[in-house]
Amino acid sequence: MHFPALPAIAYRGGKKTMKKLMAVAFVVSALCLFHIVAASAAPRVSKYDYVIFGAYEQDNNLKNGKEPIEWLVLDVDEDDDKVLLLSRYALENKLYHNTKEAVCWATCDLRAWLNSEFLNAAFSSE
Ligand SMILES: [Ca+2]
Repeated sequence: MHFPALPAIAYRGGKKTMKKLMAVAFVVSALCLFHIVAASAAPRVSKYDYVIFGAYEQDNNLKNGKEPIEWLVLDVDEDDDKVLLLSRYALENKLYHNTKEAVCWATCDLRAWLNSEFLNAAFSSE
């Protein structure tokens, strides 16, 4: 599982922040391309279904643990055993990139964060 070289669905932050930082602030709705693991054992999903997969802190209450992540199924590719998912709710507020420089999605800080910290926090290897 990884975050593909596609832009995350995003919400642009306030204009003042954008001018100050000269960067785009994103509220991260994680957009993921997941391989369907053990397709024969996995429940079948259809486009526009909601599925629960992984968990991430969403209510700022660490005492009650992470909340399950709800995903909207945007596409199902049964030939390649893949589904394209979009988190139902914004999960974080992160800058697209932390320094003022030309950067593409493949090398931006947001994608690096999604593929490291977020991935490790939201999913286990099980
Ligand atoms: Ca919580």
